[in-house]
Amino acid sequence: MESSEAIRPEKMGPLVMKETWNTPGSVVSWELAENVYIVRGECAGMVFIFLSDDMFRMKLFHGQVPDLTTSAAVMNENCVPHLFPVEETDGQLIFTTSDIRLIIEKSSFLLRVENTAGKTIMQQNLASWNPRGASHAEYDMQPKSHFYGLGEKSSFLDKRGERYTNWNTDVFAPHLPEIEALYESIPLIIHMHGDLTYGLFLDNTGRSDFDMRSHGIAFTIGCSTGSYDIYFINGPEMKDVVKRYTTLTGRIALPPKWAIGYHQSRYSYMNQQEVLQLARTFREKNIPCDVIYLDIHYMDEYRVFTFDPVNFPDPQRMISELGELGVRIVPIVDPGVKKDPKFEVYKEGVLEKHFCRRLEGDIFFGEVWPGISAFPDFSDSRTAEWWGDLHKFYTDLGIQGIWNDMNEPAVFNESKTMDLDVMHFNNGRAVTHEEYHNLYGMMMSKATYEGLAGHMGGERPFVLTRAGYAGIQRYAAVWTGDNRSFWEHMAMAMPMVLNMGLSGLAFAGPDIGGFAHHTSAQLLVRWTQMGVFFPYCRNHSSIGTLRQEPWSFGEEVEGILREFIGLRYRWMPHLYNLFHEAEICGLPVIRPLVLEYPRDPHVTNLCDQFLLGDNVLIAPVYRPDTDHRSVYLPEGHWIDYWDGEIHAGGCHILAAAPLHIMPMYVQAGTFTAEGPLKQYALEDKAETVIFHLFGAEVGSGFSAGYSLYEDDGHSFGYRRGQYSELKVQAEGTEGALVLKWAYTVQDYRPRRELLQFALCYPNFSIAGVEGLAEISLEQLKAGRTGWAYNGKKGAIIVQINDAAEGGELLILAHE
Ligand code: MIG
Repeated sequence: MESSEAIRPEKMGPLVMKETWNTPGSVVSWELAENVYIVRGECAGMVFIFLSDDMFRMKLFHGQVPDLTTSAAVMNENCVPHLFPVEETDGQLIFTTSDIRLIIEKSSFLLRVENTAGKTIMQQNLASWNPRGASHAEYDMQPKSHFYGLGEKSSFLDKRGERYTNWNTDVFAPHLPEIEALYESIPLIIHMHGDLTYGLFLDNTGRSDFDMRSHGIAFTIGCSTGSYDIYFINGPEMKDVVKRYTTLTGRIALPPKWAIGYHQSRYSYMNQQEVLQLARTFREKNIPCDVIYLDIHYMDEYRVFTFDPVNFPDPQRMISELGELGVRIVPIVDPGVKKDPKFEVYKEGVLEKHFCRRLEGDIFFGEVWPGISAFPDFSDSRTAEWWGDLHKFYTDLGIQGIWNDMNEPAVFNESKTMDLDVMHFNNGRAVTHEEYHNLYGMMMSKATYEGLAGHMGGERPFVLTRAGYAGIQRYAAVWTGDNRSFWEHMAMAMPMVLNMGLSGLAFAGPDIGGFAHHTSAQLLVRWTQMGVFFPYCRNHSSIGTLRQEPWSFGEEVEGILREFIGLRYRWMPHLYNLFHEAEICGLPVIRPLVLEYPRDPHVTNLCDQFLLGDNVLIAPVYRPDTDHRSVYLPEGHWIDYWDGEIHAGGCHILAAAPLHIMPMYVQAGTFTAEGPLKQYALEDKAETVIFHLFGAEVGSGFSAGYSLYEDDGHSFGYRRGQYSELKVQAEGTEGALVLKWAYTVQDYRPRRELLQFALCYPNFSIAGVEGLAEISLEQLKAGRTGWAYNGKKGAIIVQINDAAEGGELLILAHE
């Protein structure tokens, strides 16, 4: 007699079973419950929540009641459900807002979004799931489709023809075009076809994939666990998508100014003397610098919240000496807490149950720098607060910035991360690590940001992170991890950071000079030239590689780096303005041309040049021994920042770029704002602003404007209205140019007496300024008001007293 054992599965040989993918079937009913539209199909349902005329959420669900919780990415306060008219016909359900119509085909559950002119914006053909809990859907793609977003990904700007995975991964090497997953996961795709653009954001913190390669006429979005929870974000312009996406997941918090200065790092500066010496060298050499990073060697055997007693015996003294030089410290903090029963943080973490555990209760241990370590469960507010409060250790020393690394989390094992069955207790809604993974790093940075803010008495904290998920921009700047000192990696940083900007991460940048491998003089020069115009600007390199501090390659290189780092500081008012813009409307600091010129067919995949804001074009040299490069100028006129030559746009030009020049162009008829050169961002100097107006013209029809945002640069006072807004306007008239300026808000007063206007390369010759005397450049420098010729940059600089009531100037042209 045989028992059931006779048919044990493994005795049956390999079974070929077709994986069944199920679809919702046809629509059987729909209802409205608390402003949520629930549409039920034969096998599953979908909920639709309209967040505005241009944004809705759709979620596949099983069973009677949909679960409407969102991940921490979503700013629920901006997600009030709206009601819109629904029309039901025999074959369709139609939802109409003022901008779009969502049409559901009842027979197939096919979804289509149209604009008011009846053009299809988006079509979802099939949402399906398999018995293992994976889901995916297919969306129409056009011959002219282009794809952007997805945060930190390798390869070019346009993601058409690519496939990516979202699974936060510590990829030391290699960052090749075929690498599908890096440290950050932003499951947002922006699809542009013709004059229509929309975004789809998949709010799923497990593994997901976006495939714009394999299906020809469709692209797919899938996830291997968790729910299929998608936000449709309407354009029609890419800018609209970015703005709307950032109302959904939040915008950067305006950083303290010092955080957007030049930063110097190395794995590692090994001791207190070295750090102090480094800071003094910056000051002796007059190379501006705001921050020095402390990598893992500052700690006592890699225990977080400690200093090595031998190499860093007196952090307090070190920090106060650095403070006198205007240099700050940003120490690294990894999530792994060393398993050491004598280590307070570990002990407390175990006793108070702060570490990630398996369901049955065992703490998960993994190996990282400190050896065997436990990992805080940041998903629980209780633990997040505990971790945040531990940062008092740093804030008590005057530290205001923290660097979060290894927070994918990276673990030295085969999977490179935590086991998938480890639990996150998530304030009572426990989930597995498999479902939660991509959120881990962001929740660490959130805890850090909030902990710092809580102990800094109203000062703005700075957090830098390697891992993150959608929404990370609210808490941290992001650097792009372990790149290498390859020219290819310098070039790749452009599309990578540009797409991060389109994905809400306005404050991002790569390790300048390259982290691993050995940099070279030329590579460091070219990379720094580019890097000083990136939102986040840090030179960092790995242990065992050639040194790459700015003076590492002799005087010529040092001189060029001093100039370019100085340029970042002189451009600080303009840069800071752009950060302010990113905070209030979500647009990135640096932008791919396609964001500003979406109808220009030359720029859909242009990513070896970029825009700073909307009017400054930066064209880095990214190949060795190269002293020319081609530059594409979009429509309009563009003025060479270095020599004033004016170029008609809409064509390619060949730019000369000897080593000390990086080609840069300013759009004719626009302003930039510069300030004084400083050695660190908050150096106390008179804040004389110089409004540079490029290519001014007389005659009616010429008009240019600029709005300068200013505040104290370090506190949260601006959120209580302590800021100022200075508007300048230039208008051409018959034979003259009228310049007006006025404070539209002035609840903060910068320390300044003088304002300057520089007419750079005007299109007319200047006869004088009404009511002002011509003075020499020396007198101008000494603070006299008047106007002066400046042979170098522009024909004329006007200096006036900065008066609260504003004023007006008339610049007269020669006949
Ligand atoms: O590579 O802390 O990406 O910036 O210097 C091992 C040491 C761990 C990875 C980071 C890098 C940092 C390094 N860390």
